[in-house]
Amino acid sequence: MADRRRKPGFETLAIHAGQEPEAVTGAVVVPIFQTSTFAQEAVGKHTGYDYARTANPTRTALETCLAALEGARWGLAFSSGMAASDAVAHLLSAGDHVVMGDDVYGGTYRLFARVFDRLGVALSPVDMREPARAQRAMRKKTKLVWIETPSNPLLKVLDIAALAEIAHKGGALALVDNTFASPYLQQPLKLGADIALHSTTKYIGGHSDVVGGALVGNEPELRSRLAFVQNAAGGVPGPLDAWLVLRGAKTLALRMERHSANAQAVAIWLHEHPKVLRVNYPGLASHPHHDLARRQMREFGGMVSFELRGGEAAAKRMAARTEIFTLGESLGGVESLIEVPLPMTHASVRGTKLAPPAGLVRLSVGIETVGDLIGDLAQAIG
Ligand code: P1T
Repeated sequence: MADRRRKPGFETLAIHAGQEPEAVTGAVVVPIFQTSTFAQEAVGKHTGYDYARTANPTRTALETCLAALEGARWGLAFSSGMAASDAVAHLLSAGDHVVMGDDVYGGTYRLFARVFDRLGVALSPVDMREPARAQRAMRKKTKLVWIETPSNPLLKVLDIAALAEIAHKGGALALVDNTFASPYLQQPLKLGADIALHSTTKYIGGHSDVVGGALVGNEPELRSRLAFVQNAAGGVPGPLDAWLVLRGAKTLALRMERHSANAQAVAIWLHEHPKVLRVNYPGLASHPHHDLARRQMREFGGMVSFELRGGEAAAKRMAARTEIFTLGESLGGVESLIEVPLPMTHASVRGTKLAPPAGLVRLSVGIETVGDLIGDLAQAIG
């Protein structure tokens, strides 16, 4: 007999949290509640659902599941990772200040440097691999410390516990963009962060068929401020998109195991290749923060970046020659992708201090047969 006192494991939560069989029909899979509004018995007397921007049962199931996966009390789903980031930025006011890692998704930097900057929110990008640098960047008006780890595209690993402590001592919120790791590999709230952010477009969705985002946390007051913005600004996912992310989440653990194993093999192969100058992968003993990654992550994930001899031209040539790795933006799907960050995902930081090396190639290592992946890279590297 099942031990009812046992706390359910990650895989069980991924399949069942928020996903009881549906009350009316017994449908095992959460239905796609494709409706914009809900009937009320009398004015204000309703099931808890009144209008689908505010809440929708398919989205509620997803939000409950995502919270469970991070070991958190609440989750909020958004229409994209950027919509989730935007909701957090809306907690700030003119005069406030943000400390952010100096290697983040280009769109995240763009949101703060080009949208919220105009509204009076100041930004300091810093290399937070040395937490003391983040400490020095803190100001009286610092309200948010933005920690992306592992970072996009250089796979920098940041010390979540140390940075969260610095944020809290300075009276700021600590947010971790947990997109690259996924909650299976890393649980920032348990290390002291206030908010974990996901582009659910990536590993949680896992099949490159949906764009979405999420925030999870524990503090009820923070939830109500963010839920207010979610409803007031309206960056919510539709029910089909929420359903696709929820379906993807069911297999997250299995996929992350294979992504990590494949990426480790690819990183080792690249590390030994004479045409490769440098490989960025937290699972390599040569990674400067390999020990920290071992402490705060379960495995090292599916993202690898590397610099080729021959710079940008060599990078572009290789990216155009792969046959199994598809040349494209995004990451985290079952299929392998290759891209050159500077002209693609990080074009918005070109010309800034945050620009990645021109010759950097980024791989999202999928769950195909690993020998096929290495064979493809071998023929493309030329
Ligand atoms: O694309 P969207 O769902 O809005 O998520 C934005 C985002 C946020 N955080 C991280 C770490 C990300 O990598 C992204 C999106 N990144 C890509 C599209 C990319 O190819 O890097």
